[in-house]
Amino acid sequence: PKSGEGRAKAERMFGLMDGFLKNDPVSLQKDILDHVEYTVARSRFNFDDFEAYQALSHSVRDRLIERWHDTQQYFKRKDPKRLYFLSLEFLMGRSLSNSVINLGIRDQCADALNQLGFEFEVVAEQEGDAALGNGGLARLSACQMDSLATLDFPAIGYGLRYQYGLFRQVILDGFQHEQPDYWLNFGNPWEIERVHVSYAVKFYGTVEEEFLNGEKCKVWVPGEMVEAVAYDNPIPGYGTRNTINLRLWAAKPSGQYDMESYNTGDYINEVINRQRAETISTVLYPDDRSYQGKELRLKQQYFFVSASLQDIIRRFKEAHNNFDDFPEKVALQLNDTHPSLAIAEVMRVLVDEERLGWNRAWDIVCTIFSFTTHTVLPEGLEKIPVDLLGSLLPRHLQIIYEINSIFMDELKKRIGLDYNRLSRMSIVEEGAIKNIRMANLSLVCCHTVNGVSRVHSELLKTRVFKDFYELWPQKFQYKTNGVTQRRWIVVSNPSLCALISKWLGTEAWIRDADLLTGLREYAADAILQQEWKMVRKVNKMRLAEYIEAMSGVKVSADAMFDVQIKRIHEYKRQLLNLLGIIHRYDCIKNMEKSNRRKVVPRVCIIGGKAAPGYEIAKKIIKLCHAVAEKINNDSDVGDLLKLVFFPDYNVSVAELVIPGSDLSQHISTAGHEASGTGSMKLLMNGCLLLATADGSTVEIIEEIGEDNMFLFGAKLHEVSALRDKGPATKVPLQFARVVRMVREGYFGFKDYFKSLCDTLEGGGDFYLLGNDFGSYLEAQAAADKAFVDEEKWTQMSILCTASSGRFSSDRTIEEYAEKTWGIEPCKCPF
Ligand code: IMP
Ligand code: B1N
Repeated sequence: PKSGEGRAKAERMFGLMDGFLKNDPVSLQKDILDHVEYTVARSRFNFDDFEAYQALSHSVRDRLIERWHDTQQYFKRKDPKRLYFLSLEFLMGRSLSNSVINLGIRDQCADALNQLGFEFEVVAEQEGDAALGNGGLARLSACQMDSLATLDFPAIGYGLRYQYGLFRQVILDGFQHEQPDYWLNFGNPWEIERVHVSYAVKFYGTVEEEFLNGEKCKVWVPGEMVEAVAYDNPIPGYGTRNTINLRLWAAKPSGQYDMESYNTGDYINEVINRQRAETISTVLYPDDRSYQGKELRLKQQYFFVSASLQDIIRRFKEAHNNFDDFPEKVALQLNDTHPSLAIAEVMRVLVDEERLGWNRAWDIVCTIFSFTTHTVLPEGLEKIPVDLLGSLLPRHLQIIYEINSIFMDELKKRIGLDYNRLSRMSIVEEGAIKNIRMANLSLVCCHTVNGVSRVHSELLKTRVFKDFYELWPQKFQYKTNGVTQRRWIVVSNPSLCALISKWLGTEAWIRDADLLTGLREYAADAILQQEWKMVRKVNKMRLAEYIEAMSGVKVSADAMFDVQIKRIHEYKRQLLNLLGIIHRYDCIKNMEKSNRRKVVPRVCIIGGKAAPGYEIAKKIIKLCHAVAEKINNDSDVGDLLKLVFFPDYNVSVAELVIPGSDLSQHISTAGHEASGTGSMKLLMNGCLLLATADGSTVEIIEEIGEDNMFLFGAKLHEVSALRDKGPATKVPLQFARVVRMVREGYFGFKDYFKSLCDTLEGGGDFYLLGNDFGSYLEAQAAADKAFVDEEKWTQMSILCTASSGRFSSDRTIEEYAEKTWGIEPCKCPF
């Protein structure tokens, strides 16, 4: 029943009938078998691991839906200010283990499966990753959704439901090849298709002027309409009934007919043309940190922004009739500039459709938007060619011009006719190709701009957005990133999780990571150390097995596992790592045989994807394979040094590698990593860091102390001076030697690696590998030395976990809620 009274009655009735699905193993088992039969359509006496995964997932999904319903209804009733988190990327990874842990039914599910002859771990392995994002930024969104749910915040995530997630990386002869990730092939039990939640999104066309009630107004007459259909992904909180929504939009052909082609009788072509609409949400762009001014990307941005805002405004209007209340109910968070068209879209809706008048609309816009930037360099800022924007979204271009013109007038009053500064701050970039600077648009319209670590924020204030900081210092904040300990300890490292809970005497740290500091007092305890070592050893053995299965390389779990897992980028300096490995190899080769006993055995693990068009990054991957080929087959070296490249690094691979790592490298040139979040996951798992003082590492050092890590490299303030000095910078002899080995073909592929070597020599070396090489080797030597002292190492490892509480995304989200969004928890009663 749709009507108010009838519906209330029905709700009461269902409320009485309501018995929630039960969570004991027997009830779960019954549900699983029912799903085997009626959802998967297999015999309950004959199904395999994958079908067991499907059936279990559907049983879990049913439970998620119950909580999700209750939460949505409760939010609706309470009508709190909601946070709308807009992001073009969410890297969720797998959902099964995470869901059963957050629902508190992991052991019951494992029991239920067991009695049916299945093993939970094996069944969970059947799930593919949802990889609707590139890297750190996208995984950050996923961690933040987990925290928002766990902390009971009334939040909704909005994004795009790409049919193809981030490409699969396949290595052939050491070269990266990209394969499409058609992840929906096997169905996705974690989403709920909402055929009735759909909105028309307009593109192209013209802007006409009309008189309505004697008032002149603008009307956008679109040239194309596409339908956005909602897919809801329930996000369960841990230790709470709250289950929030991640709503992703898929493009479908519009139901509205285009009368003209309807009349031409070209039916087949009409259908084919309409089908093209779906391409908008087909594929994720695989580049992070580079913008391209491509029409499809802009279409994606507007598509998800427009659908989300229609949804948000519809929800607001269901309960309110005055837009002046909008800022009390709505906080809109822009995850980088990718959704920043939302600013112009809200203006358009309020002015053209809701007829609020420009000034009233502007006042609202200025109080609802906040913006987080993840960029360090001015070159990384998104720009949209004016021609492109004007053709795709003609009305939005007008609005942006209008915003800019008002802004410029005000700015002139504030700073006078300083034309250089005016042109730097203008939203419109003049030049051969005119561009809209999306960051400037965001800075002008948002009440807050957040950096993702303290140093990042300093860089924003002093370099990237200096002009804006001088104008509006109060807008600038930072929230150091964090990661969720639910996924990164509880899900991925269950034995460490149990050990921590045992020693802390509580599981409360799973919701309050600050409690991890309680481990500090036992860091020197011989029994904890023994247990800690055991847990880590077992994780390493699991990783070693996987390495052998994947690459055929046998590695010993007694060696130090040294990992660098992240997107391949010059600034992240995987090349520095490789040159260090070559140096280590060279040393082993040239040392007296009797001395080899003293070498600390290492297994070096590198994993990560290169953007498909990023030549140098792809060469780094090839070099890694060429070096590995040589080292792993050299009998002089044996177990002393192994190098493995982990193909297709993704969230699930991370969940396997991180718990088994001893040492991890975060070695970007200072001033280039806005934050970095991989380091936090490794830190939580007791992995020691070998790192430069960049991004959030600076704050990690403050928590764990310089003594508990291996720090090296030029500091931020030294980098620009070093760059100015150029070729005069002295590089160590060893550096020249290892580069020469690559250049002269010691690892083969001489011609292919030439351009890679050229980035390092002849006055290039923008990322200062040569400069940092000496201190890098010293830090590596210090790591070797520390590793030999097992007690000391284990103590440091415990201290890392104990000091990682600050880097929980729960802390980040609490800060955002209080300082930026102004939202409060809204906890659904059990
Ligand atoms: P929204 O905030 O209106 O978008 O609601 C979120 C989702 O919850 C929608 O898909 C609604 O269908 C659903 N929803 C809201 N209220 C109720 C309810 O009372 N019962 C069942 N579903 C609801
Ligand atoms: O965002 C992460 C940070 O930890 C990293 O330091 C930062 O590099 C990363 C365009 C990006 N910055 N910019 C992007 C991603 C996709 C895209 O299309 C840019 N990702 C980052 C979380 O704060």
